[in-house]
Amino acid sequence: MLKSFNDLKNLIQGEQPKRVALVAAEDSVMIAAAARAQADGIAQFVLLGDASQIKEMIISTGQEFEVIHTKTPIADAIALINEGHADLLMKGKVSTGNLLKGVLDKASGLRQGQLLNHIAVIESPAYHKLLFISDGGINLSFNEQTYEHMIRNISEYLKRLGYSDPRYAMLSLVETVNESIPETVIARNVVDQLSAEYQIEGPIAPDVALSAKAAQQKNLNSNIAGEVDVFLMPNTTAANHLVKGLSALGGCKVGGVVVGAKVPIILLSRSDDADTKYRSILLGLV
Ligand code: COD
Repeated sequence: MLKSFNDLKNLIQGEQPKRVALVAAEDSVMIAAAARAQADGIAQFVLLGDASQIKEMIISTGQEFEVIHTKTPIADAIALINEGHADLLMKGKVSTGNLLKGVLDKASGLRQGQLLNHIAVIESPAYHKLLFISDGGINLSFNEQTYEHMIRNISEYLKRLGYSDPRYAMLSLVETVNESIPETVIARNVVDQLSAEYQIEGPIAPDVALSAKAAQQKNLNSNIAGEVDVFLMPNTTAANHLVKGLSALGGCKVGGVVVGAKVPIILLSRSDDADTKYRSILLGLV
């Protein structure tokens, strides 16, 4: 179990630094986060994009970077990975949609399994361990099959972080199945389908998932209450708003990564600060 991003960093520190292909790197905040990861000795960056702009931005970092001048940074970064010259992909000054279209390209992309999903990771002063939230970034609608693929991807990722049996909550408004609240029906179907393999409960509201006391007060029997690791959100907007709310108003540290492709993809919002970008780099390096 990881309590913090610091724990995560300790996992990575000491390993062979991975090579990160940063797509459209002409962004000073992005370069500051990359420089910090390089200075920490946990990653080496290849910066793809407008070389003259990038080189100007590098100067103040005091770090040396490999820079590749290109007008097609998405395709070139993906090619670097496919040829074994880089280990993971990081989004720079390009749109998420365009980057993902490159990643999903059947001929030249980085497809592997059935589905890619985004995991946001939260370190909260009010919770005793990291909380993983999916999917506020990639999939735009979820059905039973989407959840199954997401859970398998998350489980594989968490194994690399040392989790053998994480606890999953299919979040909903209430704990009872109600046909008028579609996510409760989907949650029940997913739990029926996967509970033999995973510690998963739902439909379950976040107050119960986060607190054994709340479960007790509501007279609910739960094995995950107060110990949940993963929130599977009812829809993309809810997931995205929860993460942004926790970051902006809740005093939480956040980061995010995309799993399910051949390599992890560090996917950032262009408005993220350098610390958030750095934490997302840590998540990609695992
Ligand atoms: N995983 C794997 N394959 C996928 C996924 C996925 N998550 N989504 C689509 N595909 C495959 C489909 O199976 C198909 O073969 C091909 O990609 C095209 O699928 P479409 O036509 O349904 O989807 P697109 O190309 O219109 O869009 C797919 C994107 C992933 C690009 C799109 O959903 C997207 O832009 N998502 C990100 C949304 C966003 O901007 N998030 C930022 C929030 S901060």
